[in-house]
Amino acid sequence: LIEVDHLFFCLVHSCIVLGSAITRPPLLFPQDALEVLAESYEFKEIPGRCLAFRRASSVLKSLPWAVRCLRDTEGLPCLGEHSKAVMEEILQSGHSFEVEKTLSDEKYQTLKLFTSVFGVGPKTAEKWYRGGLRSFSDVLAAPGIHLNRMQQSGFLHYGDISRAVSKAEARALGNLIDEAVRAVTPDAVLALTGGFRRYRGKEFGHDVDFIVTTREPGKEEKLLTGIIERLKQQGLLLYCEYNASTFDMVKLPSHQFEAMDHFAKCFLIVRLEGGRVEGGLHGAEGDGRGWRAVRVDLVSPPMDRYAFALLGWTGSRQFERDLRRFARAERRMLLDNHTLYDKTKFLAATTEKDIFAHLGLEYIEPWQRNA
Ligand code: DCP
Ligand code: MG
Repeated sequence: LIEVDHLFFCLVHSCIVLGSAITRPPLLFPQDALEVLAESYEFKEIPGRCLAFRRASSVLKSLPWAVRCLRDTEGLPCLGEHSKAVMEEILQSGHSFEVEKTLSDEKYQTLKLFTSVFGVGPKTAEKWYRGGLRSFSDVLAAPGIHLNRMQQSGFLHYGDISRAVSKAEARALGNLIDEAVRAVTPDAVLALTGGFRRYRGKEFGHDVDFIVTTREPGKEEKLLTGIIERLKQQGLLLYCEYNASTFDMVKLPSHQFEAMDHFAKCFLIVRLEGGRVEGGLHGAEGDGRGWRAVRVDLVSPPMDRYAFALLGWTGSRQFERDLRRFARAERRMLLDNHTLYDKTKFLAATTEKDIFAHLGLEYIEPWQRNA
């Protein structure tokens, strides 16, 4: 059983590279349809169903062959009766009654709109919806609505930060962050992580994620605050939320996947000047401003946790969830963004390859982790 599960894990996460060859039905792609249902259950706060549809969608995205009929998916895991029924309808007609009903539902549409604002989660969106608000102008005009600083910036820069970030823009941001890092600590370690580390063919992401650290133990937090200060002095910081480290050995390891890790981190909105981007700014040329706002996340683990943080922040979320489940269920180990434990023994790692080796798994490259 372990071997079958192991094999499936490797198959799903290594076939993704070939997944782009899928021939899709004309009107609605089954994996996107299942993602819509996952999201609607997320809004309804039914996590079990949300996860079931998300996993089913992930399995479809990972297939290296074209699904033309339901028989093509025989023997695949994570496809429940409900998902199969939706797929069957789409494969036969290109439509799904349930998905189209969801997409045209006023509540779904409104929650989708509200949660597209930086700083607005499903709970706030639901509260606004229950208060009778249906549009951004409703929210901004409503008496008694208090927007926190993050939400204010989310509305202020909505146009820019809801527009995809191109690879060229991510590269230009990388140079900008690198300059700031070097100015603070010349021998610091900086790595691109998140979606832009995973994408190969895909050219766009929603933000740019970086890990920064230093070889001097305990200096990583100072490094992060130094970078923030530097960007501020350069007039490039449009928004900053800084979370100090709460990394504490006693709390390790965590059993909760969704919990935020305890490393020092910051959520930024950075001003990217057009001149820094080869080929110009994606989609921002039209308004003649010559700059655009981009969401950037920086996380700063201590050096001995760098490999765990890099693996955790490279994602995808679904991949991380599967990897942790594999560690727990098949190896009786506990893996999270900080650590890997075999019962009470900490398994040290300096690279991601060490972590895969501890888990008895073949190494999987970042671009094979797009589940
Ligand atoms: N992550 C995490 N804990 C958090 C936030 C993120 O472990 N609190 C991990 C999982 C994500 C990765 O970090 O895969 C990056 O998060 P993003 O939300 O930036 O997602 P991606 O970079 O994967 O995709 P996108 O292109 O949408 O930015
Ligand atoms: Mg990202």
